[in-house]
Amino acid sequence: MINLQNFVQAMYAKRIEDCSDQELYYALLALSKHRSEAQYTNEQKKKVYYISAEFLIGKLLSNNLINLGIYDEVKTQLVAAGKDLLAIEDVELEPSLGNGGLGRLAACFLDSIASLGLNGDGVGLNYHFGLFRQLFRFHQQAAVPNEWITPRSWLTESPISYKVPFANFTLTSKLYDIDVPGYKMERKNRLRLFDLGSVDDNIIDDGIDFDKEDIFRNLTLFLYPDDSNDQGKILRIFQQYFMVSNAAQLLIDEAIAKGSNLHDLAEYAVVQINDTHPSLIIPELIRLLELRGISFDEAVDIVKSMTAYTNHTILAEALEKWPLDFLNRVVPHLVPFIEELDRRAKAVRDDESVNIIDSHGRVHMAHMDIHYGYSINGVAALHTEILKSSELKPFYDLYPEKFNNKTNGITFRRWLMHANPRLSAYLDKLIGHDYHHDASKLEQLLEFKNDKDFKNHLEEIKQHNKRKLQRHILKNQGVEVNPESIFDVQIKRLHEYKRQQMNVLYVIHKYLDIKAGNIPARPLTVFFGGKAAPAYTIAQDIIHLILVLSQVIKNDPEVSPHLQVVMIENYNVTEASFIIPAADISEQISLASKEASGTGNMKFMLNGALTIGTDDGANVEIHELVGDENIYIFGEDSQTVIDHYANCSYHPYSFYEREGIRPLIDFITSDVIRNAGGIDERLWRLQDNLKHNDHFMTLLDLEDYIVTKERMLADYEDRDSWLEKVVVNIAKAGFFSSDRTIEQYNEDIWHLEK
Ligand code: 26V
Repeated sequence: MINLQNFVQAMYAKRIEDCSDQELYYALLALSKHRSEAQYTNEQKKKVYYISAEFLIGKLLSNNLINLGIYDEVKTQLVAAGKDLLAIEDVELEPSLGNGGLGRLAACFLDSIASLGLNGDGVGLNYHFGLFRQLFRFHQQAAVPNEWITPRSWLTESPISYKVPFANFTLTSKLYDIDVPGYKMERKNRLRLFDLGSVDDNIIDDGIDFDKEDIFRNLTLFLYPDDSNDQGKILRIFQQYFMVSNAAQLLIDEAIAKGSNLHDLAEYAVVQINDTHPSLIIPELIRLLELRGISFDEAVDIVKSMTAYTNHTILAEALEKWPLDFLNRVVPHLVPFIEELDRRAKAVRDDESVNIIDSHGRVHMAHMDIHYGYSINGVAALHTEILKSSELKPFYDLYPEKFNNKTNGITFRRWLMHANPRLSAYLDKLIGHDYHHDASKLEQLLEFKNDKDFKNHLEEIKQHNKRKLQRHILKNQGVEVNPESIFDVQIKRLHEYKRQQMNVLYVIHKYLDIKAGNIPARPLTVFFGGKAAPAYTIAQDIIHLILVLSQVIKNDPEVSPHLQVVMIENYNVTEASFIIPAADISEQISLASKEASGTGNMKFMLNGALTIGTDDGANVEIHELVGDENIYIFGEDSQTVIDHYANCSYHPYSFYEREGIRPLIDFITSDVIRNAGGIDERLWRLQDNLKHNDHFMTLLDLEDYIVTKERMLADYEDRDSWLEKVVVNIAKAGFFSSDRTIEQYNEDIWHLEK
């Protein structure tokens, strides 16, 4: 039993009632840290090191209280004292230690590793500001530092520190830990974040600008500083090597402490390389083993039996290739190792498509991982198939046994129990608690597909969540949304392949339709949220168009009662947990073959939204699970798209000339948009891109998208049948629990004791 009053009394010598939200937040932080410190860490022989440049952990208070099993007690005692946990959570600053899906996946995985009682830690970097905080100024995105580290935080300083050698100097790291309590476990795991003592927050000038060459002061300031230029790229190499050298030293030390003689290192440690950002750990481990007296040949064999790589994208521009010249400037001592690994790989097959060092002197990080790791996995069935059949086919021909699929998942602790407490409490009543540990138990809900009472409850819960989101947006952005409208949501990083621009074109279609006198049966609110890389011009242009369009509609009394566009500022994990439970429609409209998996799609489904999407990434598996009648699939399939690329057979201008499309594209540069603060340069560039380039084939799928969305909106009016679809979606979401994903990683790749 928790006695919060006693805890607060000891800390502040006052009653809960008399404390501010800030004081209560610090009390609960101290209480949680105290509780998790008392738990023992996993000490089984073998351990997985999940190494990742990103861990998008989100706020931790409620989640940790849930996992520690004290959430309900704490909440009851706060409520009894007239306090609101939501207001207390508001005090917590959200760390932005990730860009999007890849980082959030790493955070979900840590929760599942801990909740399954597996021995595993996350290892990464302690960025002082992480990814930028997004602001909207003059209908454009502005970037400022996102502060999250305060004197009292979830970080715990550890005495661990390592020397990391670079070309002209050696840096000394400092390790901070964040406890990761498993759900109702006695044991905890940790997120281990390396930092550098000399980093100086004061070198940041305007926005997020800083001296890229002052490594001593900038190394862990930001996540992925702009790498559109060489200085940025070099800083990234500094960060990556700093991360992996520390990780390698840590895992070697931990293995030795448990009795390893290093020849048997693979019995103590397995490294999961999360995308290629940590790939330098391969040559670094070999280097460190050699320094400790192991021959090169044996070191290679050891590393080959303990490293596994996850690929998260097939986009060529996202696959890291570092020029040898840059590596020589940053880590010259590592280059001979990489060159030797390359020579040995070329002895197996000398072919540009599988070489580590290509003819331009660039090191292909993924290629090193595949040659020298024992496993490579994609993150959804379709993605893995595309890797095998096209992107990495030459590797699949060489090493078919290394390839495997691990369809992504999400932690239900955060995305159901925390984000949607009403739904989760209601499900508890209906089918018991078993699904907390075994998500496949959600299938029991299928029995209630035609249950009036259940459907009424779902409707009520959605209404409640919509109102909660309405209050949240009003408070944060001063924007009033209509909770009686349909909530149609696209929240994810801005990228052309994700095709936010297609959704915008639908909004333009709807706007013009309403202007023409076709009033929809029910108002529609279209939510967007997402950050764009500062150097990604077209993505910035898309944000601009969304913001201007939002204003045009708001100021038009003919249209505004029926249609609204809301762009959420600084979309992050906290915003997601308000938005997703309130959504009716989940937009998953990437160009087929381009979205490796998506994980937002899973969160929406679990929270009772229906998907409109292409047969891409994990949508394919959602589609298979729920069946044609419970999802809205549209657009060309991945093979057609792949063929278009191969044959250069997609020509956007011919689509532009269609009568259903042309007015929508022309509207982008219309006086209506230009007079509402639209910036000509941005609008013309965007329009021109769609007409003449459209690399991600927006216009190819646009007509089908519009027709499918109209059908979906019409279907929404048949509440009974809509809710039946909602039930099927929730019931089938169990497959997407990250507990299932992690079980599979463990079964097939890690082989840790339970
Ligand atoms: C990175 C970059 C960097 C530079 C320019 C453009 C670009 C485009 C995409 C990326 C993605 C990097 C990897 C990534 O974040 N992948 C995401 O991983 C998620 C978790 O597996 C998955 O759900 C998403 O589909 C996938 O995009």
